[in-house]
Amino acid sequence: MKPSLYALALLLSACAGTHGADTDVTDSDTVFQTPGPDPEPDDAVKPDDAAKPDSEMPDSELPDSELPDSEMPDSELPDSEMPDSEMPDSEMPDSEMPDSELPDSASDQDDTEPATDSEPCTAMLIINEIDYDMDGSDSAEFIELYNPGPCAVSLDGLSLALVNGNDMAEYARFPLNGGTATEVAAGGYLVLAGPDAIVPAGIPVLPLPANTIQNGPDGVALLAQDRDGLMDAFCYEAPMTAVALEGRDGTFNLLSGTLAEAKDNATSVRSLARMPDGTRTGNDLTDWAITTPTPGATNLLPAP
Ligand SMILES: [Ca+2]
Ligand SMILES: [Ca+2]
Ligand SMILES: [Ca+2]
Repeated sequence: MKPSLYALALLLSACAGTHGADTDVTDSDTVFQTPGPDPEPDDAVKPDDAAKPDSEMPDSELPDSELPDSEMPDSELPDSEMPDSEMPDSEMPDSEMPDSELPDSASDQDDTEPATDSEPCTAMLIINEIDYDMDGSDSAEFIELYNPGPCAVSLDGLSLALVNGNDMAEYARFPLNGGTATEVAAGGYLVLAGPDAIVPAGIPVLPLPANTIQNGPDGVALLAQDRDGLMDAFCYEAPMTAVALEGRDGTFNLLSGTLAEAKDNATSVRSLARMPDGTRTGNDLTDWAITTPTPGATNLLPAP
C-alpha cells in the first residue's frame, strides 16, 4: 500500500506538475496565440500576398505595363504613327502629291505638249512681201505669203482680201487653194502673182489678172475660215484701223504699231517686204522695208 500510496503521491505530484505544465501549455497557448501572430503571418501573408501580388503585380503589371507600354506604345505609336505616317503618306502621295502632281504634271504636260505640238503646227501664213505698183501696166504685181512654221499649212479655208483705203471696204478676195497648190510647205511661199511676175519654178502660185492690186493707200488681210480674227494684215501708205470684210461682223484693224514708211511707186523696181522673212514684231514701221522684188524667194536685205 505504501508503494501504492507513494505511487499515488507521485501521481498527484505528477498531476500537479502537469498542471504546471498547463500553465506552460497556456504559455504555449499564448505562443500558439503567437501563432495568433499567425494572423499576423496571415496579415504578413496578406502583405506576403500583397508582396507576392506586388512582385507578381509588378511582374504582371510590369510585364503588363511594359508589355502594354511596349505594346501600347508599339501598337499605339505604330498605330498612331502608322496611321499618321500612312495617312500623311497615303494622303500626301496618294491624294495630294499624286493628285496635285498628276494634275499639275498632267496639266503641264497636256498644256506643254499640245501647246508645243499645236503652236508649231498651227496653220499660219504671213503676208511677207507686196509689189503693187510698177512702170506701165501693173502686170507683174504680186503678194507673197510665207509659212514661218515647221509644218506644212493647208490652204483650205484660207483667203486673202484686198481692202480699199478710200472707203475701208473689201474690194476683192481670193481663196488660197484656187491656185497650183493645196498647201504651203514649212518655210515655203505662196505667191498671188500677176501674169508677168517671175516666180521660181516649183513655188506655188495663185494667178492674178493684171492691175488687180490697187496702188495705195490700201491694204490686205489674210483670213482663215475657222478664225474670227485675222491671220495677218498689212496696210500701206495710210493707216487702216477699221475696215469692213465681207461675211464678217464688225471692223478689223490692218495696222500693226506705226505705219510703214515704205511705199511703192512706178518709177523704180521695188517692193515692200518684211525684213527678214516672217518678221512680225507688231510694228509695221520697223518690220517692213523697201527692197528689190523677190516673188517666191527670200526677201533681200535693203541696199545700205
Ligand atoms: Ca497696182
Ligand atoms: Ca513695185
Ligand atoms: Ca520675197
